[in-house]
Amino acid sequence: MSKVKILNCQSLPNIPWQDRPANDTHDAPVWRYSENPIIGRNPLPGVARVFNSAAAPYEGGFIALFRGERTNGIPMIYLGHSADGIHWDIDPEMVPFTDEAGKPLMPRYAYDPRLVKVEDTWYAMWCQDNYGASIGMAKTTDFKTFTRLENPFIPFNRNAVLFPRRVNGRYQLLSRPSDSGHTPFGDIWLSQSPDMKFWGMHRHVMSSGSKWWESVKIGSGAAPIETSEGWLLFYHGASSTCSGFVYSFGAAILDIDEPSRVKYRCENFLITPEEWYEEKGFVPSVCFPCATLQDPDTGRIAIYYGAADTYLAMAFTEIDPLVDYIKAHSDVTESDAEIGIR
Ligand code: BMA
Repeated sequence: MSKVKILNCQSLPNIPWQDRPANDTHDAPVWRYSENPIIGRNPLPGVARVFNSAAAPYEGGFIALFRGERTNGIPMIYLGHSADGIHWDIDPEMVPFTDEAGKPLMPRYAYDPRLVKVEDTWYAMWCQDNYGASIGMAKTTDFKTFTRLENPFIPFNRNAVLFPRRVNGRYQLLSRPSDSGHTPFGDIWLSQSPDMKFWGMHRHVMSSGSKWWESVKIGSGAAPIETSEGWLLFYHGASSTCSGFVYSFGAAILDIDEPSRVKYRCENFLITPEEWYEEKGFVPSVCFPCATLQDPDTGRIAIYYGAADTYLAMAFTEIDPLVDYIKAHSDVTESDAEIGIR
């Protein structure tokens, strides 16, 4: 039994898993799946690459929303099923989004999906065109019908992730307001809603810039995991180099009742590009997490991350050593620790 408890989460005895290799010399207690990548190039007719994608437990197996980069260069969202969370059957058709009346309402493009169950409904979030890049959302209860919700934000915004439950009676959504293109800045913000339609009470959560690996911009990765220490958030951070941005990922722990306050923030990355599938691809040197699976009984966590905008990969960690590592290397700035209103 782990010391740190994973809360409000179903047991997942079939979580995809591999033990940490005995000869692993990495500093952080996070290790890659030895058979990465789990999805290679050209996985479907008309889809050249699958990467930054979200998976979740579903009906005894697993379900996923994939970012499928089509052969016309446009990213769209595809649905997949898996018995083990590693080997996936991907539907050849794009996810058929509709409006409330059931009429087709497809985004012009859709990328970096996240998938979160809140109460009895599954919510998908992604980045899409809303007269500029911003967030799209849809809900489903059966993974057959996907009903679009009002777009929560005006442009420009990316990397929206819902919390798996309401906090203080309100739904909570992390996002990363920015500008057009590959922005030279970006902090994580929290927005709140009574109904998943109107979003407000915006709070600054944390800034980029405090450490070199995340000095340019940061963005939420997977849905926050509720633990006895607070909300565990995996997030990506970009640094700027002579040959472009490098995307690594790290973790922070947010206050359980005031999630705009950062309690601990790991100053070290957990994973930075070093394997061939992370360093070499459509966009080299990108590790971009969008989902986790977790088992409260064992404290195991499996992380799905996009690699080099080309492949889907997995990594593993355990809650106790991970939280110990985050705390041992925590560096929280004044703007992280405050509630986020000025
Ligand atoms: C970000 C997003 C991600 C992508 C990353 C690296 O801005 O567009 O989808 O993985 O850049 O290209």
